[in-house]
Amino acid sequence: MSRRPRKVAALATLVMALGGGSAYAAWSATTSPPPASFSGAPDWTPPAVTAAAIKKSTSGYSAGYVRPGGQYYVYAQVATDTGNPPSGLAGVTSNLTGLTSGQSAAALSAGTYSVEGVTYKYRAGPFTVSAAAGNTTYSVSARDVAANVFTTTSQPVVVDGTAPTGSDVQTTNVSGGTAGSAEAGDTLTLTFSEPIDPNALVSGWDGTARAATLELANGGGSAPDTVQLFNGTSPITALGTIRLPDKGYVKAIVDFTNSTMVLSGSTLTVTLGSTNGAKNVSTGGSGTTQWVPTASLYDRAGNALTSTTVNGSGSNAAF
Ligand SMILES: [Ca+2]
Ligand SMILES: [Ca+2]
Ligand SMILES: [Ca+2]
Repeated sequence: MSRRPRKVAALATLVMALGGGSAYAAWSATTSPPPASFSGAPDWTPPAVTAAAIKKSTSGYSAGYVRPGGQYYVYAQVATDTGNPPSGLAGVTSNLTGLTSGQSAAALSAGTYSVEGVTYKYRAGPFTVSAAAGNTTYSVSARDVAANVFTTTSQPVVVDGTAPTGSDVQTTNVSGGTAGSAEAGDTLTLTFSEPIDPNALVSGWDGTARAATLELANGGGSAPDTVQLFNGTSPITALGTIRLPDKGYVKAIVDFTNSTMVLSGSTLTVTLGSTNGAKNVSTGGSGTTQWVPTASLYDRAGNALTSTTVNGSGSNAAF
């Protein structure tokens, strides 16, 4: 330090004092002899963390929910560093101690990731949830070379330890339609005890309206008619078995193509489209519709559904 040019050292000291110890000077302090004038300018501004997310590491769409003992990644997006001139991004870390003990400064690595349709450029993990069920928080920090640090406010994340179940199944006649007879505009509604991850039904699905085919199958012998939902030509088997109250609704397999389905929170609604099998549609009786969903379904945190037989509330006339 004793050989440091006095003028440079003095200015550097001033810059450090103004910056509260977080300044960056864009000149070389070892320049010798010192230049006649200085063009250096400080970087007072940290790189902003503009978005952050946590998502379970198993397949799924939904962010912000993890389960005890489950694994997850933390994601962040960071704005280009500023300053005059900017010193540049030095690192991105996350304080995850609300979820995982010991992870107070997990280092995020650069990459390209997508969470709920949003692109993130930094990620760390997977980490295992050591926290018990409940609401908790995490934060993400970005630091530049001049040691300016930006830290997000506390971001919410839910540790969900409760498995979902099916809770109701209903068929509803379209306004002005024929009760007990399936036709375009009729709806099938499946309700869960809590929101389900749409990825469990169709890979990559965000739950917004999409095309589907609702198929009614004729029950053999005394068995009731049943419902199967298709994504394109692929049956959505995770939904399980849906038994209508009666065997009289169809006389053969009838496909309602151009149907649509929407998963909004805890409710999956299928609206029947047109069919070219109308000649095989009859009017059946009313009673209890039964639904046996499968454990392939899971909630936003990744808890597998507990499968039990769901008896539809009230009396269903099967559309
Ligand atoms: Ca900066
Ligand atoms: Ca749950
Ligand atoms: Ca109807």
